[in-house]
Amino acid sequence: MPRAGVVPWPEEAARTYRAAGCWRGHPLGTYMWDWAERWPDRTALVDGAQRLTYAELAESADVLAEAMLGNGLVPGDATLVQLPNCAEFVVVTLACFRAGILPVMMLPPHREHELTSIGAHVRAKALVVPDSWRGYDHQDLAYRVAADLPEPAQVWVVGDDVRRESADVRRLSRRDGDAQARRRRLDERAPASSEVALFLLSGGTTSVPKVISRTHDDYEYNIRRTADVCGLGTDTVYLTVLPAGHNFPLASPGILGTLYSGGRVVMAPSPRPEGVFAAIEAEGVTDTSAVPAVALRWAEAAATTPRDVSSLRHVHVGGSMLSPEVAAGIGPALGCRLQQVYGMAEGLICYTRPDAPDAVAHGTQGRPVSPYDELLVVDPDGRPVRPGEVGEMLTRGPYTPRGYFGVPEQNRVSFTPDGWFRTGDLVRITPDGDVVVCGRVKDLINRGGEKIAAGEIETLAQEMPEVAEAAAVAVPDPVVGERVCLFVRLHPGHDLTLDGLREVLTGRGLAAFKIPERLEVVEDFPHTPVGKPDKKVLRGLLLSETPV
Ligand code: AMP
Ligand code: DBH
Repeated sequence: MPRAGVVPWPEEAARTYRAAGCWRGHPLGTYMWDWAERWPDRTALVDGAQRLTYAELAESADVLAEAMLGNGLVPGDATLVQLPNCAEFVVVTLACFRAGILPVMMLPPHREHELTSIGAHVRAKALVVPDSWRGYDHQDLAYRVAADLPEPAQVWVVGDDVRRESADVRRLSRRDGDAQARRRRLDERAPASSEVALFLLSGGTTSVPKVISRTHDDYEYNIRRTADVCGLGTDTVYLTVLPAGHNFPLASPGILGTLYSGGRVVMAPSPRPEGVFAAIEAEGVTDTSAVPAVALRWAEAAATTPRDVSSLRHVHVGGSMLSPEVAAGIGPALGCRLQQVYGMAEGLICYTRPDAPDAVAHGTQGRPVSPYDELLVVDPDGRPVRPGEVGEMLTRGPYTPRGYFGVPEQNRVSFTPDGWFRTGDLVRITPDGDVVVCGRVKDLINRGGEKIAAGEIETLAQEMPEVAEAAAVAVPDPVVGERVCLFVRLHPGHDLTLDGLREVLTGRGLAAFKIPERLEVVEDFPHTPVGKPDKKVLRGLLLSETPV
């Protein structure tokens, strides 16, 4: 029985993907023991002074998996995982895969608004959080969220300051006892590979991020193909810099692709160049991934760093637009090859290959990682454009689900009746088959790779008593790509300042990266013929003003 709310692939497509060897029929948790058998004593994971071998990682995940199941969670339960880049993130993720518990990959800046609405949507039965992170008390946040969820939810905590009523992840993943017996017990109750393994979040135009269910079969293929295309192997040392719960560093190929290949994963707590360069030198990092804004900071800082970063072989850059000129400078600055990636939590991943000529590596976002990925570029009426013309990218394939989780009305908009996902991205395809991303038709603001749904901010702003109408648009920004500008029309006799707006939205529990950084109060709010805010006009207002 497929899980309610999950849109399965049609049986014929599923048969094709199985027959072609895309879907192998094993749950993700079992791979961890294959790795541990092949490379038991190799270092799998490094987090500061903490180092885990493959055998230790598999054992720790098994101990935690049994602890979760012993604490009343059952296979199929969803748990919100909100952890910074730390060793426990990997242990918790693998433990969930083992136990058939579904991690929902939240990001550290998420607050009540995101955690509560997504937690309710997936019927979360637990939250996994740090005690605190960057001065913010996540344990307390977790209890506030748990109190607001429709069903009782456990709080699991990573840290030194774990409350008595919380479950202590570090203590409950400490290795002891008979590992082989435990492994057999968990093997016996392993989830089916066709079931959902995890939930990812996407940016989106609805009021909260959309939830994407990924099966064991489809995600394993995602990991395997991207690791293969990027040439990962036992000599790979991968540095995790972007938030680990994001599809890009998690599995494209990232953390899981590196473990799949017998390499070593190093967790970096922040993308700041000093720490990143120090980690590259200390661990001999060969591969890492970044959004363009982060890669550019590194490229600038590399010129003066005293660190030796010569071990670096590839940097994977994607997530938001990157111009060919800027792309061309990244590899030389860092002394490595640039691989561009155009990917999405919804599935499809395109990569420039490590040996691609410069024109392709700099000027395109690569080609699909699987021969079973289908691409279709269409005009606004849904008709295929002529080869090489710009249009919206539609896609289907063995790791691109056929619907978002639990939103049938949204799925009628985001997917065609024959199962193509409408990416909302404007692309063209070169004669050689490489994809060039040209922009997007979706209404998202992309702040340094974090996708912010305009509608989410607008809905909250519109609830303010001063606000009559609100529209969030992107202000182009040289550092993070885009920042949020909120246009508002106020009710007569009211005022609003940027500080006042920011205070209210912060108080509502909106993540800091989504809070508008500019406010424009307008009297004549422009509308389209059907009466929607006309964002084209608003964006035009921002562009037409004279730069200061
Ligand atoms: P998400 O749905 O949140 O996983 O974000 C995926 C979206 O990020 C894509 O649909 C694109 O809009 C954007 N994106 C990802 N990679 C690139 C890239 N290399 N260039 C431009 N936009 C990108
Ligand atoms: O932006 C993304 O979501 C993204 C970018 C690169 C992604 O999901 C991926 C690679 O897998």
